[in-house]
Amino acid sequence: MQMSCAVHSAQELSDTGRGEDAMFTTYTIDEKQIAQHLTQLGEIGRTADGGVHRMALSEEDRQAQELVSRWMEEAGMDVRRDHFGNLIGRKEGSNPNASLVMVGSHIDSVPNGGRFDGTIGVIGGIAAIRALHEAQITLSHPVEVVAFCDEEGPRFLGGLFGSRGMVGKIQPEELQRKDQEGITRYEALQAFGLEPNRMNESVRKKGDIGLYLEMHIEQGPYLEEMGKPVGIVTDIAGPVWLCVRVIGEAGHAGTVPMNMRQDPMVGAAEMIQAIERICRMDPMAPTVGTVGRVTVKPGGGNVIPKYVEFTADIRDTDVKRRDRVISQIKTFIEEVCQKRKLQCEIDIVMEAQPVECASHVIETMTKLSHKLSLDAPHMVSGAGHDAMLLADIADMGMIFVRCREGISHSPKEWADTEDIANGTRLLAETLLHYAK
Ligand code: HGY
Ligand code: MN
Ligand code: MN
Repeated sequence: MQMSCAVHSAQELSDTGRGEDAMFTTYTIDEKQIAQHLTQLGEIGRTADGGVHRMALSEEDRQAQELVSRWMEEAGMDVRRDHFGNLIGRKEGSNPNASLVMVGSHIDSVPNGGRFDGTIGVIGGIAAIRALHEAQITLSHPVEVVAFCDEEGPRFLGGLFGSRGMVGKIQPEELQRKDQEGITRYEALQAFGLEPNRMNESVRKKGDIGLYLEMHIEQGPYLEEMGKPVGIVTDIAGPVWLCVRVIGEAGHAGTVPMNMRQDPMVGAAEMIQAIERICRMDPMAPTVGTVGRVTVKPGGGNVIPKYVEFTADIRDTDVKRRDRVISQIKTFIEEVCQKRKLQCEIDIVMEAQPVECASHVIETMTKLSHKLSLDAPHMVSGAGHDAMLLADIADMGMIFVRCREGISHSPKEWADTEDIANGTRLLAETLLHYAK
């Protein structure tokens, strides 16, 4: 079903200065094409149970970028990659001095994740630009659609990489971090055909981007509960990723008496339990804590481990409360090490501050959503997004799209094309409002 929308009356158009002899101008969000693109992209790195496994800077990521850059060209954009591996489609506006309007998200995935997380923001952004392009609606501002590199971060334990890089928050030493095959991010960027030594040329500063917009699945249950296809984000919680390495004494599972062990596995188990307890302390707070990855060395079933390393992802919309929780967790970890004669190393491997969306963008999106009879509710994002980094240097707004049972980071992730097309209409109208 073609989604024809945004019929602007001649009066409305001339009010908005979209041309004296304003005719009826419509543009069509091509719902069928959005569905096709999602299916095609979902085939790259597709897993047996219908999820996607598309690690940053992998062969799958390269194929995905190739496909998306073709779509960007078909939408009338010039395509390039910056030295962080961000894929950027750009369409000039009629006014070369007008500020850039950027639409972005990501096409990499978590291990065996869903095929809508990130991709709907890139596919929707391209669909919006293409619809305006095909309706010969000329924007005065230049627009860019960006697929940010490594938003998820599992491979090199550092998410939001491309957006942190674009706003100048990547330190060179982070490029030396290795994946589980021992490849550094630096080497992976080079293998991807990029020149990480020139990454400073790809940094954008305040003023380079006027507005950043991102459309993303909600990854939560509220839009479905409220029966709404689309939401408008007001704030985004800030994640901190800890990497905790607990070091003990390796030993024979059969011969070391229980009271003589320095067993890092049991220590880590106590610590992981405490992370849940500490994050649940304040039932009214939205604080969340997740241990998503545990590595045990040497990993023999009959060997008391030498060390256990686990990640802890701690988030909150209130940075003071988040950092208080983190210091309580660190204190507990040290107490367990004392008690069990273990050593530990705690590194902060990634940190992003909670951010608010620009109030004028929230207001504009709210008005436009009424005009489109979407009546989008306001909501907070527990998930992190590239938008939180772009908020450092530009006004930022986010659109959420309903996803089934709020499931995400799972092959069961699902969003209806009609909801995605509705979100894309709101994105296109917001683009028209700011970039006309
Ligand atoms: O982890 C997140 O919140 C996002 O999915 N990268
Ligand atoms: Mn994600
Ligand atoms: Mn995402």
